Amino acid sequence: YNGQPICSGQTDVVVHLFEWKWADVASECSALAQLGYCAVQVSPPQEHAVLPDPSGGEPPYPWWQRYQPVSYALDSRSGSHQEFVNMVETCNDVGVYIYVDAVIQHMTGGQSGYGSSGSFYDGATEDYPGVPFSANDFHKQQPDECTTSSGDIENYGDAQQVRFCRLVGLRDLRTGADYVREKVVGFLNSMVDIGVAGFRVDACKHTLPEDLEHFYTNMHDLPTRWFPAGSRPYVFQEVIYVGGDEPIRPEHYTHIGRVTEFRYSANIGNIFRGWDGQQLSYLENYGEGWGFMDGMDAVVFIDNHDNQRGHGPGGDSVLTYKDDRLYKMATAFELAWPYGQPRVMSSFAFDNTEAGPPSDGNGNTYDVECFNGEWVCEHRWRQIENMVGFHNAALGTGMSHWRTISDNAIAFGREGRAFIVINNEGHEVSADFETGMPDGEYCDVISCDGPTPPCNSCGSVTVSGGNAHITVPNDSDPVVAIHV
Ligand code: ARE
Repeated sequence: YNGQPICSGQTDVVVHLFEWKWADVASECSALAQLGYCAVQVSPPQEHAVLPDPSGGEPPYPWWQRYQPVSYALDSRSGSHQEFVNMVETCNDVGVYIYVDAVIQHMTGGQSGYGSSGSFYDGATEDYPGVPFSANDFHKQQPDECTTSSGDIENYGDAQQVRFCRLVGLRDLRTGADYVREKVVGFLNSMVDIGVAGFRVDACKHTLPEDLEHFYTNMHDLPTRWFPAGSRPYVFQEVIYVGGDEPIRPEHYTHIGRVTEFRYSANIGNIFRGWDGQQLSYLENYGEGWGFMDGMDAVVFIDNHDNQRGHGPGGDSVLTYKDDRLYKMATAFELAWPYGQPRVMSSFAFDNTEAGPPSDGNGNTYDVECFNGEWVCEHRWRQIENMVGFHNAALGTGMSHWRTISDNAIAFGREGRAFIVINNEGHEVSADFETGMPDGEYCDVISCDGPTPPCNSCGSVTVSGGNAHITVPNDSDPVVAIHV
């Protein structure tokens, strides 16, 4: 089983540094360690298509060119093999681990060209000499494989199509075949041996669980330079399900690793926006009570790199950095609430949903500079980074002291470790709360730099006899959060 998160110390929060270069991730890791992040999800590191002029009127070098593998050379828009190794070692040394976004179910679309490491490829003839893969390594339009006339997935209600036809034209690897399996396992192990501790596995719905299980069970143990002998690489799998009667479900994958819980992301936007008859008080049983998978199987998030820009499901209700007030409130809930392993998104700003990260005219990604208007760095917003400390202080405890103040104002605690009030009413909320917290003074980590007094010109809460009077104004951050 590969579903046990690998973290050092009392934390399990993942941050997705979407499209960051390896050198920038490496420099960020000491700050991430201080803030209490467990791991970084990095963008796909393998050689990928380079699309200066994608068909369909899209901007040059779209972000999604990285989801079109050309070979398994670790040489991508984020940096070279050596830069990748430096990042993994630097981050492992400070106890922040690297989870790689592994694209292993397909190669490129039907075009031909040269990849980010200079390898030639031809999608039309399914020729990838950089691996090498050739036509025989891909599913075909034949009775026991893909049966659609286009060769693409046309109906998500037909499991056979979803597994054996092409996802939006992407050349579909024969993951049941020995040779393909050997190459994929070799790719994964090349990263495990460097010190990569985990994987977000892309597009798992499109691969049979037994093929994935083969990959996972054939991965090496993590290197003893950083990890206890016998540690298994961590795996969480992208299987999109938001309801309806698709035959392939997250539950078909939870015996081999964790799974992304898209219902969490899809519903939380409606709850905080008050759409679809939703309100904050309904969060009281958010998780299994809503029909989501077991929290021990789930990875949760407010938005991801797809649904923040209209790819994948979710639509307009998905909260992103663009709705900053609601986004900070929803993220505070995510990090305070004991369900699933939380992931925090860290975005680059975009207007065009297909545009790649900030870069020069040749598609060379710029260095990250947080808050410069291009690199959003949600994970460094005070209200979000401080909630990582809240999450870690409460890790391992259950929810306690729930209070519905009114339809859209709620409070809950974490068994004496932490307490939070969230006010989405549009007016000030002020009340006495039973918090369960040890008596003393606490700084509100939403408005203060940290939890420990003196709380200089920011919010403080005094707990006496376990009780506290807390006022949450209707301002830009209508949340008060305290923790031991
Ligand atoms: C691009 C172009 C396409 C072109 C293709 C091949 O946009 O027009 O046909 O290249 O030339 C990303 C982008 C795609 C992009 C692709 C490759 O989102 O637009 O295609 O990279 O460059 C399904 C899958 C799910 C997948 C989503 C997007 O099940 O796995 O679609 N998500 C992952 C990643 C994506 C990535 C890929 C997979 C491919 O997170 O970033 O694509 O590696 C229902 C179903 C879902 C389905 C969804 C699709 O909700 O339940 O299963 O998700 O519809 O809308």
